[in-house]
Amino acid sequence: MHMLARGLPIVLLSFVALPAVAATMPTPSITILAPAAGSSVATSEIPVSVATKNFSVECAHVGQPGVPGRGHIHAMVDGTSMAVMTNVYCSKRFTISGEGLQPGKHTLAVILATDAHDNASMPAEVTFTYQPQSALPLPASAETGKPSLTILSPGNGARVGKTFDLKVAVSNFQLSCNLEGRPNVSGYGHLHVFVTQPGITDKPSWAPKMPMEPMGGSSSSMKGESPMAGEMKMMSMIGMIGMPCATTIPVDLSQWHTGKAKIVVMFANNDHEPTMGVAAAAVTVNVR
Ligand SMILES: [Cu+2]
Repeated sequence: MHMLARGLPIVLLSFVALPAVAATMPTPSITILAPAAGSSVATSEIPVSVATKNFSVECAHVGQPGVPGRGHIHAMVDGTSMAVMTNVYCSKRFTISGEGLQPGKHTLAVILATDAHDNASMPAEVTFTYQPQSALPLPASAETGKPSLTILSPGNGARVGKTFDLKVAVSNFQLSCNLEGRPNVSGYGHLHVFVTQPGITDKPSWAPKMPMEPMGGSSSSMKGESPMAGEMKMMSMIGMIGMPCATTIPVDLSQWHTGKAKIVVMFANNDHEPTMGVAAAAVTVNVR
């Protein structure tokens, strides 16, 4: 009896809270305009166009804790898990490379994501036929030795402006954005770049309370035992500002504070799991 009496107010609260939130915060949604359902894509790059409602698509705040109604787009080919995510997108039009994609039927799924990479809408999905003039197969394994990653600039403790180039040196590792979300190929992958800053990345993140498919479902493998792999599965990627594939990475911290910021770069496989055996590189900079 006492248990029931204690439990009741909690139940009532959650019933009261949901409609109130819905009234002040219109639910964001995303739909796919291109490729049209059932259409054929004849180009090697797949042009994607989406429409959104109640959501501002931008990346100025990417990596920061999520707030309602703002963020970016996650796209996935042939699934909805992190492993098949092609990248994060900051505009409603973008292209997905067909490299490593077999000609034939495929599904494209898109979902709105908060700045912290949490799902912010229901996913949208279309099936299309990929029929390029000439298909680009997955590259052969490029393992040449132990991969290594270092940050060339800025130096640790350096004073930087709000926008600067992050330069890295990469050896025995081929960076490819085209292969993001494709099956892993040894020796290939991309970079994950994180920024952490007191007063920003330690703030609690908003995440929508709506029923939706979890992104890091059972298909995501358990092989990555690092703490980062665990974080990715829960879609808690606060601090991640991008998944680039170049050794010179423009960083824009215009929406971040002045003062110390820690920049962490790590190798990721095509499925976004951390590349085993390669230490992350980090510098702390002083943002002016
Ligand atoms: Cu990634």
